[in-house]
Amino acid sequence: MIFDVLTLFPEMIQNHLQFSILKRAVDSGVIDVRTVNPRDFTLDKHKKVDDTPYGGGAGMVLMPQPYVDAYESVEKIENSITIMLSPQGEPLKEGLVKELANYDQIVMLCGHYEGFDERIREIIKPREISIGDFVLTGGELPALCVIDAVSRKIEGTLGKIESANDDSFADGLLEYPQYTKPREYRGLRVPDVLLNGNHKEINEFRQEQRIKRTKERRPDLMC
Ligand code: 21W
Repeated sequence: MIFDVLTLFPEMIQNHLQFSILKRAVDSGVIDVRTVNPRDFTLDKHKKVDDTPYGGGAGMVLMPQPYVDAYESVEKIENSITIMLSPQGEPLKEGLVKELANYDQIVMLCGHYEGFDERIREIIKPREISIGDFVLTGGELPALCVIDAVSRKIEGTLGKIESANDDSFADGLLEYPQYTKPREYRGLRVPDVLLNGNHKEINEFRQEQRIKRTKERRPDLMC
């Protein structure tokens, strides 16, 4: 899977790929994350990427030329999708992550502090994605969320243990409570059922806990 990220802060993207599972995925060639900086495509000597909004108002707006030229410099392969990270996008959910994992290339447009000139949308026609209803300073962290979530769906990214874990989330319920050693800590004991070796009982206990937890914390996830 190739990820091409258009960003004014390429280091924000590359820095996060140096650790843990994503590092392993990059090193093994399962994913390839490239960055393109629209600032490198500016045509004026001040390398200006934004300007004040027509019609007035606070803040700045990202100019179309550097973004469109940067976008057109990205070599698109056959099975490719382009997404724009924006607070107005479709909310990112596990279903959308699975859908994105079917592509061979994901091109992502990040803004920072400010919005995009609408003509960037009109020309590039990206799918627009948000990671939730809160305001961030830019699209870089959301792009990293997409890279992270999509990468762990790709064969060869997760080890056996991690992918087995994934199965229990697949049905849309929250996780069951987990315990490890010691059997008692500050007077708090691990539930007896987990120590009795009866795997049918253990599975029933865990499934009950998952349903209870989901009802309490995320009733919106219960159908
Ligand atoms: C924050 C960009 C606010 C634009 C009138 C019209 C990408 C994000 C972002 C940001 C504005 C995502 C304006 C969840 C997020 C992102 C930065 C508004 C001013 N005034 N998902 N437009 N939350 N955020 N621009 O913030 O780029 S995905």
